[in-house]
Amino acid sequence: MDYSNEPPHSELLNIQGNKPFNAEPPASALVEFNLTPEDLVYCRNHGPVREFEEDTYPFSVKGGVNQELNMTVKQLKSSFPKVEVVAALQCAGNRRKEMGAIKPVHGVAWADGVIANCKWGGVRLRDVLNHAGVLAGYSQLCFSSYATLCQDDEYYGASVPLERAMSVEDDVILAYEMNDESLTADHGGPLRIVVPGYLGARWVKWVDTITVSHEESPNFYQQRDYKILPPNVETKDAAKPLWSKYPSMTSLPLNSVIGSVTPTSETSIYIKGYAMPGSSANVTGIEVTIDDGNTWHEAKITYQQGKWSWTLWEVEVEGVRERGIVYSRARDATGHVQDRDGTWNLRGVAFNAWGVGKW
Ligand SMILES: Nc1nc2c(c(=O)[nH]1)N[C@H]1C(S)=C(S)[C@@H](COP(=O)(O)O)O[C@H]1N2
Ligand SMILES: [Mo]
Repeated sequence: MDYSNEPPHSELLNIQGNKPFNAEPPASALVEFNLTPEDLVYCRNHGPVREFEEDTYPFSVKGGVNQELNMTVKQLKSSFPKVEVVAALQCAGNRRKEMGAIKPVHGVAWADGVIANCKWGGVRLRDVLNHAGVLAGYSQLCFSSYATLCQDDEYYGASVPLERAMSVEDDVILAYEMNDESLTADHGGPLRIVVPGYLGARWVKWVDTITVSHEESPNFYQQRDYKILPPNVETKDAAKPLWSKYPSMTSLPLNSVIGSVTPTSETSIYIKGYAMPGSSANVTGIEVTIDDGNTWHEAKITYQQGKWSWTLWEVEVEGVRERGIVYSRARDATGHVQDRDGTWNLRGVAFNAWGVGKW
């Protein structure tokens, strides 16, 4: 694959690999901003990053529709109203490094920075689909980027249930802006899918084709990756016959991460972090403990915006005598509380043990 035409990438990220370019910011930097500035947004690629022009970039909707759409991204932008949504983009492999410390896992050893809370601007996918006219009896929506090559397949693809994209509440958009700026090549410009509440793998970058289908996307990244296999599956060979038997991931679990721990006096520390909801309800509280779960201190939520953002929180703990470990746990509106241990799985996805910090 050709990696010679990559645009310059942010220099604030810790690089996990250059070919493809995979890099994340430290969580300590992330928790300083409600909306993640572009140069702190992680980059997760399965192939080369390329720059394309919106004037010529082709976009089409096909499959189970009344009328196929074929237009450029520029035409798409001027044909439908612009909408904006704040939503957190999170890679399923966030915290994989921690899971790998339990037992080795396959995948990029991400720390806890593959998450970004951004304002996305674009057109509603529902508006575009209504324009094309979705035929009855279809259930899936496949997103493809044929323009860029990937490590494991001929193109990058993903899918979501059709009803997710059609629902009024779910805010699925075709984004051409991030934080009020044109979407850059690194983040899928000129057009990417934004599926609030779903793992990043479904937010297809450089999307050029949408297919209304009866089946999920046949793409490698939908069918043979991004699935939670049972903990007894420990090797690639053991996983092989099982991929097709397990569901593709959609949402990620309730989670909290400690971004920074700063001593504020001889006997006190200040803790900042982020939290993410699971599929059931939004985060309503975060607590921390410095005595292994005996006593919990309620944190203050400092930021949450709409249904799809992350939650930022902070708390000062006093009466600290010696250096140690602080844990965090989130709870949501249904009363669900983050468990102490996350469940190990071969691909190291969806890790959500208590957040951990040291000072
Ligand atoms: N075309 C394409 N889209 C893609 C990917 C990719 O490699 N190619 N990676 C996916 C994954 S796994 C994640 S987590 C997000 C990362 O988006 P970002 O690089 O803007 O942070 O994009 C998703 N969309
Ligand atoms: Mo990802």
